[in-house]
Amino acid sequence: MTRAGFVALAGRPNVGKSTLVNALVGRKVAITSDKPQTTRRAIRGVSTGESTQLVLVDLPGVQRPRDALTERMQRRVEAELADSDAALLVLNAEEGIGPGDRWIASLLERSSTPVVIGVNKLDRLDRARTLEVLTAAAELGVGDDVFPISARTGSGVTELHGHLAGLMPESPFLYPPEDPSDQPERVRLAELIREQVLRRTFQEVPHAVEVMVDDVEREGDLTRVRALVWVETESQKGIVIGTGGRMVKSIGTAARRELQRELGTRVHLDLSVRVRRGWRADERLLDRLGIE
Ligand SMILES: Nc1nc2c(ncn2[C@@H]2O[C@H](COP(=O)(O)OP(=O)(O)OP(=O)(O)O)[C@@H](O)[C@H]2O)c(=O)[nH]1
Ligand SMILES: [Mg+2]
Repeated sequence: MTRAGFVALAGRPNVGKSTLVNALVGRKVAITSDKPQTTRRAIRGVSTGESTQLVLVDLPGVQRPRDALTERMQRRVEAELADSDAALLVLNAEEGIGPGDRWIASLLERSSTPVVIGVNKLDRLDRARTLEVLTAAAELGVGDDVFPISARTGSGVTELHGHLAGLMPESPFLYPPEDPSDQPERVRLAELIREQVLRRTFQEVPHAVEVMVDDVEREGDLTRVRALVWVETESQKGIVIGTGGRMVKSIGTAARRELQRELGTRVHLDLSVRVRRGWRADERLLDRLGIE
């Protein structure tokens, strides 16, 4: 008899949910960055063992919605949490536990889904601080199990994985074991490009950028990828292109390496930067982008 089910990750932006999903799956299925609100779509990352399949649902950080984009993100978080077999509340030990975490904990407490807490980024703390944060996490009063982890170094991740596996219901596998993610190829490639934009931009620019891959053509050992980088204003476009095109060139070089790793072929990447005013408020466009 096999076990299989969904584990939805909840937590404030930037606490390390996507890094943790990648660590639990053992492959990069979600992009990560030090900018809050990196994740915009629910991504299912699949970890299949001999008799258990864990489907990790990476989610946007829980936040107060500001526009159609963030409203959709928030609705998605609530729907996914309600449908999962377990919720994994991720806390950022480096910042300590605050009102945002308590609010999310109170949301989780109201549902009947079992809650497990992962106290993340413990590689940043000494032992005395670690103990303080673990105690504060237990005092949140949600979930019976608190796991000290570092998604970055992998410390504690195996123990957490084993515990989550034990919570899954008896069920046949839900996804083919060879597919590590449920995202279509074009979305995966677009996200890898966006990750490189996020690494190099600051303030409002990361939030204003979306990437759309509009063509992928394979020719033997070469894949040609054409992508549009959307921004909301001319000045953001200037920033993403950079002086003499230096910024977009650096984004392109780094993104091409990531796409090659993902596709296992050489890649020719054609990037153009376009202004698309108000895309974050455009419901039809958000549908087309698969942000729902
Ligand atoms: N030191 C340290 N940094 C970490 C750890 N886990 C994640 N990070 C860093 O924290 C930042 C945010 O990580 P993400 O995984 O993108 O966070 P997230 O919770 O998915 O963020 P959103 O998608 O914006 O909600 C990145 O710079 C990560 O490298 C960890 O265990 N230790
Ligand atoms: Mg994320």
